[in-house]
Amino acid sequence: MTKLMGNTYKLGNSITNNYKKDGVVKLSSFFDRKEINSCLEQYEKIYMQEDRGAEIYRDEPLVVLWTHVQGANKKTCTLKELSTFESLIETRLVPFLIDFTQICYPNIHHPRLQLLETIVFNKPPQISNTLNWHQDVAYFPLNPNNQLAVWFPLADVTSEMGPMVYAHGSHQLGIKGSTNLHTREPFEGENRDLIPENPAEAGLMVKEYEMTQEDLLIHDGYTWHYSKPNVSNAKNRMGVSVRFIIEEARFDPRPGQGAAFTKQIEVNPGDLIKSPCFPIYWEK
Ligand SMILES: O=C(O)CCC(=O)C(=O)O
Repeated sequence: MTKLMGNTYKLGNSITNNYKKDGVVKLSSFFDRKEINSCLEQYEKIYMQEDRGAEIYRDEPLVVLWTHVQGANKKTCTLKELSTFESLIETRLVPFLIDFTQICYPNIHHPRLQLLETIVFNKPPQISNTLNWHQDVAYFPLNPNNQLAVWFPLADVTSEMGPMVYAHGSHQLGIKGSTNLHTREPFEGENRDLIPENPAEAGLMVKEYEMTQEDLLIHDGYTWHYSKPNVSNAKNRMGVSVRFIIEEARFDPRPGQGAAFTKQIEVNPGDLIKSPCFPIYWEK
């Protein structure tokens, strides 16, 4: 297991209580701008490489570089290549999430923080789409399916630049169907209820989160969320999602669910998700 450093951000009751109630919480001034700017610089160098493809790495974690425009190709790099991200995960996020997870999920039998996925979502100005309402767990055939995600921007995000929007309390409403994130079309074979088109009309509090480079969002894998298009004039909106499995999980395929991780590991129904591609940073 990786050697973890401490994190000085204070975990107060209001953070964990709000998270448990809403399924999402924003931590203001979690990061230092300098550390996020180093991530931004490294990301931009890799993202701009013209010959960068979408290689699948089978023995180490990868990062997906996704441009949020319908039809755009995804690129990938290894987490090692984005060493500033790796360091942020190991020294800033995981140490904080160890206590956070234990307080917010007291009933999980064997809590852990296992890296599932890292994605940078880039929304170029004017041409990026809405990424429709979804729930992370719906896309992962895992049993049990307990996850949390952190999201942070590489540059400040205003309301015009494509902020994240959440339906508070939706994490308590169970598993929903998976759909194409651009079109809302359900995946083939999907038979679960879908997230309603307008969760506010269904009585949920819907809130958008403007963010600075210093802020961090944490959301439960069941919480419904979407991101608005970037309608600003000049700037890209880059958001980093890091997803963690928080309880030992097995592969449990079902219709309608893609399994991105089957590209990285050979996995049969009932197998544990166990691979250097998905390192366990901490377990109890
Ligand atoms: O960054 C975005 O626009 C979307 C991120 C997201 O929906 C996710 O991480 O699940």
